[in-house]
Amino acid sequence: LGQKGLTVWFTGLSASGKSTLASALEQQLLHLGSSCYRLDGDNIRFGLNKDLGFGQKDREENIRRIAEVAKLFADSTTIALTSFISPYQSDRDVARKLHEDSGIPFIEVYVDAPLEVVEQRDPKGLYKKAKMGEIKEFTGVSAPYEPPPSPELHIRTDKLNLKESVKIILDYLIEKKYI
Ligand code: GGZ
Repeated sequence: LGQKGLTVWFTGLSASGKSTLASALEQQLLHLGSSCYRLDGDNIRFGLNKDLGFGQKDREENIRRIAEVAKLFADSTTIALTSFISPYQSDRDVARKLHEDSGIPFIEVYVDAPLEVVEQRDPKGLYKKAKMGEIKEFTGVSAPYEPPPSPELHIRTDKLNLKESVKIILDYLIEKKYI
C-alpha cells in the first residue's frame, strides 16, 4: 500500500473522453493526497514522440515509449495516468506486461462511446476531415480500434456523466487498496 505507484491506462477512440476523465481523476487524486502525473498527446506527442506518426508501427512505438515512461513514474510511487487511443490490443498487452513484470499494477480503463456519438462530438473536426480523406489512417474511420476484451474497467461515457465515471475509477482504486 503506497509502496509503489500504479498506472491507469485509458484507451478509447478520439473524443471518447479519455483526457477529460484523466484530468478529473487527477484532480480528485491530488485532493486525496496522492501524487500523480498525466501523460497525454500534449506532453508526449509534441515532445518525446514528436518523431512518430499514426501508422501502425509508429503507434506501436508511441505506446511502447509511453508505457516505459508511465512505468518510471509509477516506480517512483506516483500514479501515472495515460490517455492515448492505444488502438491495438497487442500494444496494450506489451504495456501491461512491462508493468506487471515489475510488480506495478496496470489498470486498463476502456473509455467507450459508440462511433456515432464521438463523430457527433467531434470537438476538433477531425472525424469530418478524416471522412473527407484529409486525414489518413484515422482511428475508427480508416484505421482500426480493437476494443479491450477484458479491461479492469469499462466506462460508457455516453451513458454516465463525468462525476459518475470518475467515481467508478476511484471506487476501484480504493477497493484494491491502491489509494
Ligand atoms: C487518430 C489522430 C490521428 C489519426 C491525429 N488517428 O482527439 P485528439 O486528436 O486530440 O487525439 C487524437 C490523437 C491520437 O494520438 P494518440 O497518441 O493517442 O494515438 S495512438 O495511441 O493511436 O498512437 C487526435 C490526433 O492525435 N490524431 N491524427 N490518424 N488520431
